Amino acid sequence: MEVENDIILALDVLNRTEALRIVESVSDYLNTIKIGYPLVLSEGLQSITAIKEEFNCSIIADFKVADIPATNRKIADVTFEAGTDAIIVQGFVGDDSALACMNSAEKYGKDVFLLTEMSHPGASMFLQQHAEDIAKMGVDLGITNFVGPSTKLDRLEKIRSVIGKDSFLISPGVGTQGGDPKDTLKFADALIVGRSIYLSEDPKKAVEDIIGSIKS
Ligand code: O7E
Repeated sequence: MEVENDIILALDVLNRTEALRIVESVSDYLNTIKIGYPLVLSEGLQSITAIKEEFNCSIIADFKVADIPATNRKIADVTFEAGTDAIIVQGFVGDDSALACMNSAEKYGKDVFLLTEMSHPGASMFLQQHAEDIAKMGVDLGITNFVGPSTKLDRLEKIRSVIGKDSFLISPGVGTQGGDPKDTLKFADALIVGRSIYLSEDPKKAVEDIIGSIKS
């Protein structure tokens, strides 16, 4: 996936008009949008289709899919039917559940991202202890796209060491959660940024500032 300026916008707004306004304002700089439950539960899966059609951008559906294989397969199929380019899958549910999403992605010619470890403090309670095993499971399954936290760079570095330099690693937690854009890109290929951009009075300027800090 070619992520322009190494920044993925996390479009966690609840209103389609607002979503379109924000994407429009950053479209000179960004070509990849992550859309998850906030927008889809508010405005439906059609909001993905509408944004994709209007801006011709790549859409990553962040449903953190985490069910039994049969249900994962249905979720992935419906998501890809809506025009999504990639789906995010939780790794802790195991290889059969991840494989169900991979099979769906293969059918539609799309991608799977495997979530290894999360960026919030509570992730250290359960997920962190297994993150490297989850990453290894993904490698063994043939997954080449991963998600790891920008808020814990030592952990991000570890995950990179497990998945290898050729895998594509995207990292949330930059900005509001405390992660630094430039430091994160020492280990990740692209940043996921939400509130620092969409809550800004001037989302375009917020993106320019992040790009500036990456290049500084
Ligand atoms: O903190 P923000 O506003 O910049 O938003 C971060 C986004 O990344 C938001 O959509 C959140 O749900 C997501 N995210 C995390 O913040 N931490 C994680 O560990 C994982 C994700 C995520 O996107 O998971 C799938 C990639």
